[in-house]
Amino acid sequence: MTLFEEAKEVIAGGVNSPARSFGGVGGDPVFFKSGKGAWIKTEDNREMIDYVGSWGPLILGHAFPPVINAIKEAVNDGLSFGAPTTIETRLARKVCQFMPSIERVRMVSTGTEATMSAIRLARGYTKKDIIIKFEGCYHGHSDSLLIKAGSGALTHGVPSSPGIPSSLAKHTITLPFNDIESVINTFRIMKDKIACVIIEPIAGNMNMIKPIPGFLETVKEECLLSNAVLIFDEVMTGFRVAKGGAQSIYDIKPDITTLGKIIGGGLPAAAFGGRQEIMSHLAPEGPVYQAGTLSGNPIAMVAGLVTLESIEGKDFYKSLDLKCSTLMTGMSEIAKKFHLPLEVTHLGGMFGFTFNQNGPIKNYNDIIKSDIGLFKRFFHGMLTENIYLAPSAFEAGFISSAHTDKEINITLEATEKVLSSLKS
Ligand code: HOZ
Repeated sequence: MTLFEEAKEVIAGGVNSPARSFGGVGGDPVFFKSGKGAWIKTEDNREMIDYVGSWGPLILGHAFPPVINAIKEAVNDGLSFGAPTTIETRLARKVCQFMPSIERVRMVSTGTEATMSAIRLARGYTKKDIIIKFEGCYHGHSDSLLIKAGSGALTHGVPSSPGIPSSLAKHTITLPFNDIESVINTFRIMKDKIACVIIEPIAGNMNMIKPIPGFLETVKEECLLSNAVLIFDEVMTGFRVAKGGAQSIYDIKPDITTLGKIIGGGLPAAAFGGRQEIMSHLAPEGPVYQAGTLSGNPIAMVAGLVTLESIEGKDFYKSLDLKCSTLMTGMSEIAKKFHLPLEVTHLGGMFGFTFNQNGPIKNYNDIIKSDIGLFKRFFHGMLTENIYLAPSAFEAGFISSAHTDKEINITLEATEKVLSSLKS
């Protein structure tokens, strides 16, 4: 019996999150037992170069010593108190410092909780119900947001999940990403009813799609004109594309930002935060309720704080960006050599690549027309070469500060070998 078969006997679908199941590429998922730096070791002792990084949190690589040591020290003092600890304030201060649009923050445990709570807060604050999201953007699995979603939902062909009452879904409007006109038109029609717009400023759950010039600016302007709250979902991009997230790159201040992944340094921590005027509507200060037994868990806060302290160096993102650039440019050149249509993109420590010959990918409709079959073959070829990429054509890739020229060169050599075999 394989490890996956064994898992399926007791775990629903054999995995605790669908994106891991290899449903998007076929075959059985690989089981891992350890990781160090850029490398992960499988249960059958194969060493692989990891470009998933636990789906984003591990910007410093696996088992980064300062994070591990801080966690070890912290656990000796107890695991959880369900009461305030000073480490929460320290991490909150760091978050506000890195992202000045965040004046007050609330720690939660998962990205789903962060986005779900941000939506409730926006509705409570504006006293309006309608939310706007964008096709292929994924904001966790709460009911209002799992409509035309990306990530595992898209990978498994259920972007709008059964189980969401239509009476609730009717409050969510979904628009095409990067479509300036549809944003303007929707605001013209729905003006007084829109509570908020939630958007991944760089879409990372339908591969990696950057905003076209003017798109985020229009969203911001329309929100301002209609007193709608602008929520940037930076669960993936926060501290990933730049210290200050995508908002610092595009120079747009959202009203609320949601964070996850890197903020927990590999442990379950997430957050939402923004303008004090809005955040003051949250209980206990205000009437909008949100709570959690393990919110602000001290061990997760320690992992997050040491992680954020470790990425503060002046050239940290410059170096990540250079590594991503070398990897993506290299892959693109190899693909060209074999006349294979590979579109690549990257920013900071995040990258995306797509087998596509239909022109630049700007939204969900473009990405689903890309050559998913070729991606699957490439994925499995790379896996055979011990390169672990995200097992879905709709997920972004991640690089860590532990990836060096050595790992990138090995990856490019593997790319050459795999693409040449796909061509022939
Ligand atoms: N939502 C994550 C990817 N965008 C997947 C998380 C997981 O399956 O672990």
